Parts: sequence; structure tokens; C-alpha cells
Amino acid sequence: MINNSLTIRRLAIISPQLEPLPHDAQWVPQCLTHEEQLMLVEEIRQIVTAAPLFVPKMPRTGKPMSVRMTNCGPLGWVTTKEEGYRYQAMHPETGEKWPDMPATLLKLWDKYADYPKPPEACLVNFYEASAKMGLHQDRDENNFDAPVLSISLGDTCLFRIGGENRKDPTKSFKLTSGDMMLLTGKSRMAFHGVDRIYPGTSTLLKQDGRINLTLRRVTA
Ligand SMILES: O=C(O)CCC(=O)C(=O)O
Repeated sequence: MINNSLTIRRLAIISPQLEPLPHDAQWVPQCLTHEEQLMLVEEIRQIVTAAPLFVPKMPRTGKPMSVRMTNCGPLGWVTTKEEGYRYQAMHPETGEKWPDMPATLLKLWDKYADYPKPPEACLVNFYEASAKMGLHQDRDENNFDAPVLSISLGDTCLFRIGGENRKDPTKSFKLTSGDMMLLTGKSRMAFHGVDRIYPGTSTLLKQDGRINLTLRRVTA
């Protein structure tokens, strides 16, 4: 009985190479070489030194999210109990401007985003081994024409993506360090989330965990 249910759960994790993703979301496995990933992690360390990780809080309830986060670029995404989800130019705790977005990320956007204007925000999410992110849409931007470009660094995660309605069927698959996802076109408004982290699956970071970077255009 136990074996059967394990088999069924394993089969539910698809291979995006073999089966198209909902609404043609794009997945580029190993988009970054190991060297590029190491360089990017070093750049993220400098960003975190200037703009320390903070715990985002859910609007209204104030419940802490399980990821810690920061941002780089002219704008950053933040959320607090009182003011909810929003983009702003200042770190919510230090009051300082966000650090610049590294050239490596701007180049990735130029190469893959197929959008004429640069990204304005890069969210840096840090997932400890037990962290996850519920199914959600990225809809706090004023511009849904530009894609959301996402990079995975560190431990593998189980990523889930569905359609434009919360109840649409979803597909799950593993994102590994160096992979890129592009939510573009119809998939721009797809519900997506991270169900779990697989600790110990990467040695890129000094500790267990995963970093996810999402590049977004916020204004039109
Ligand atoms: O960690 C991920 O792969 C997804 C992150 C995400 O959905 C978000 O920052 O909105």
C-alpha cells in the first residue's frame, strides 16, 4: 500500500522536457554554468550585506512567510501586515535604497526576456530546508506584458505550476541549481509555488537551502 502511493506520487512529478508546461511556460535547465552560479552567489552575498534579508509578513494576518527575502534594482517587492503587498524603492527595515541589480542578471534578461525595457526589481528569496511558497500569481506589477524571469541556485526544489485560475490542474517538477524559468505570454499569470526543498542536493551554497531570484518589470 505504502509503496503504491509512493509510486503514484513520484509519477505525478513530470519531466517538462517530455511534456509541455501549462500555457507554454518556459524552462531552461542548466541555463547557468557552475562558474556563473558561483559568481552570482557572490554577488547575492554582497547584496544581502547591503540590504539584509527580512521576513515578509502576510497582509492583514501578519503571519510570517517561511522564506526570508531582500531585493536589488530600482524597486523591491515587500509585504507587511499593515500595508500588504507592494513595490517600493527602499528596504523596509534599513530605509536605504536597494543595491543595484548585477550586470549578470541584466544580461540574462536581455538574452531571454524578449522585452524592450530592463527589469526594475529582482526579488531574492532564501529558502531554508523547511521553507515553501504557496500557489500564487505575480500580480503586484503594473505591467503584465513583461515576463517574470526566475533563476534557481542551491538545493533542488519541487516547483508547481498551473493555469490562470487557482483551481486549474497543476504540474510539478524539480528545479535544480542553475535552472531558469520564464513566465511569459499566457503563463505570465499562471499560479505557481514551491512545495518543498530537497536539502543536501547542492553544494553551491555554504549551507543547505535555496536562493531564487525573480526579475520583474513593474511599471509599464
Ligand atoms: O522560488 C521560486 O522558484 C518561485 C518564487 C516565486 O514564485 C516568487 O517569488 O513569486
